[in-house]
Amino acid sequence: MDYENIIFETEQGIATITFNRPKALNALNNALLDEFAHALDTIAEDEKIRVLVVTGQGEKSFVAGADIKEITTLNPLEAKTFAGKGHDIIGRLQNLAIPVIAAVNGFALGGGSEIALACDFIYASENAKFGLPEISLGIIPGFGGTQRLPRLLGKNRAKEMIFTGDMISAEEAMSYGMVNSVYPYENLMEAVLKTARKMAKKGRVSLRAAKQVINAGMDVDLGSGCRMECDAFALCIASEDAKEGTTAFIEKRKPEFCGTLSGTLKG
Ligand code: DAK
Repeated sequence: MDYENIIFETEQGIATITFNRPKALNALNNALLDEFAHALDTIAEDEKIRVLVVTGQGEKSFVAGADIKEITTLNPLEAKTFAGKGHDIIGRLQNLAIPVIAAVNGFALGGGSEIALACDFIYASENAKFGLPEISLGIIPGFGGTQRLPRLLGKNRAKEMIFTGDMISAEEAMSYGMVNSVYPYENLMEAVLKTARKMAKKGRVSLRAAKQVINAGMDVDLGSGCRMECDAFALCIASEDAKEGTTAFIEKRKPEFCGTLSGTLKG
């Protein structure tokens, strides 16, 4: 597929998807969502890709939400298709087997915040702004914001943001626990890539298991979550990566994880 609305690059096991409609502040139109879905499928099938970074082109915006000019042209059936596509893509992003970092470099509004929330964690630049302004358009968040934001920030903070539609700064987002770290704009990608490289060296099987168990565990009671952890732990122990990690420790050397699923946790 030729990409026109995103830039999709891979280097040393780290894939980067850059939303690339800077004239529209990287707003999400149908064509961009199709390209994003295609890139996610490519990543899911490529075992050499160990970490994904998503970011926006330019200094101003990560993603300024759904393309308002395009959504006003949708009839109810098309709106349903658009919403289904958005949910499907954001679900796929959240469930990707590898770690995903959102590098939020400016406005993350509406669907932009919702994409960032579906990533494993967020690093932001000092100029970043987060918000769910849908209420000001007479709608509500449509790509999971009403569900993921309260789970992350707590119900009351999320209600305040969703009911007012106000934006919050990167610093505020960090104080709410939405953002892990904040950097000057020019240092953001360097910091993101440093963390990405660190994770890319870990065992693929154990990273995948940890991500699955954390995500699934958040939706169940503690006992059920701990039982999921037990099962995933047992599968990790059977992996080539676990043999390599423990052997390397005993031999006092750095592990070299093969990174393949080797049958363990496959599927
Ligand atoms: N869509 C389309 N174009 C956008 C855009 C957007 N979301 N945001 C900005 N742009 C365009 C502007 O129209 C302008 O284009 P030109 O006029 O130059 O052609 C250009 O980007 C630069 O924007 P501004 O001139 O407005 O720049 P400012 O610095 O003055 O303001 C801003 C920046 C981010 C504060 C402002 O642009 C803004 O408020 N943008 C809109 C933010 C917003 O409300 N986003 C939408 C959130 S709603 C659905 C499921 C999900 C959704 C919808 C439906 N289904 C169930 C069907 C999701 C909805 C959302 O995401």
